[in-house]
Amino acid sequence: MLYSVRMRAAQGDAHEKGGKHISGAERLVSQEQLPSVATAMLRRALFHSRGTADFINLTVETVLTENVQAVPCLPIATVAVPSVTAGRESAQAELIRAGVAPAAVAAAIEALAGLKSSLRGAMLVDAQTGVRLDDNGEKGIRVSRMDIADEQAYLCWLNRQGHSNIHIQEAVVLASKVMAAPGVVAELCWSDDPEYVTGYVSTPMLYTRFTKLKPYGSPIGGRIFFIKEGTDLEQLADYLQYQPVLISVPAEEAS
Ligand code: WAQ
Ligand code: MG
Ligand code: MG
Ligand code: MG
Repeated sequence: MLYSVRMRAAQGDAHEKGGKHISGAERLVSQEQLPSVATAMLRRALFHSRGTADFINLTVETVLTENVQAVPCLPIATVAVPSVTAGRESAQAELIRAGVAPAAVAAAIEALAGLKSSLRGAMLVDAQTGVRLDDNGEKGIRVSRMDIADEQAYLCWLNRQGHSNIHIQEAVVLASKVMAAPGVVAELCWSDDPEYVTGYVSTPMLYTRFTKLKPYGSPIGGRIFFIKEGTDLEQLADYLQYQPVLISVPAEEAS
């Protein structure tokens, strides 16, 4: 038995009552880990760089181990860029290489860059036309019920590549789950944490970080999942939100 632990925090009021999204997190942990993981989430909601939450929803649900799907971890690449403009150009090129139509890429970057406030989840966008496919508004689709299978092995694997921050730790897990879904061509993401300017493009082959995808200080971030034509959206949304997934690093690299 595992426990799905999910947290969402907002300021002013609950999300569904128009509150500003502050922070969210999702883990899939053992009973032994549950108290410390839940405490860490509460702390994160209370001391976030986006502000102090006054609404926090913490949900704990059991998940049967036999329902958990194993998914491999994506390899990580980093591209150092001198400016946000250069970063977005490189990210655009990577998305086009992955098979997203240039017009769809342009529309998506404009949509993320033009957000007036951050969504709580991701937008699903047609990889050919750039049209938004989900009708979830500011809620978007929140990917959940995923974690790393062996946390120590994962942290060692990241450390050997010079990565140690929580943003990467979580984003690579999320992207690995998302890229394992049939019909997802690529993902574009940058953080809504004002101080975190590195973003990424993920494809089913590679997670590529770009060291500047938004201006320092901006509290606007988001995620776009580019979807292949003809994909069953209901099935995809169901997988992203509800399918329990544990990510594993390659065995030979884990030791
Ligand atoms: N499911 C779907 N969308 C999400 C989720 C989720 N579980 N969590 C966050 N988002 C969306 C939401 O719109 C947020 O506003 C936005 O993504 C950014 O979330 O390699 O920290 O948690 O150095 O602020 C990427 C680079 C960091 C990491 C991403 O995102 C690296 C990050 P944040
Ligand atoms: Mg967050
Ligand atoms: Mg996050
Ligand atoms: Mg954030």
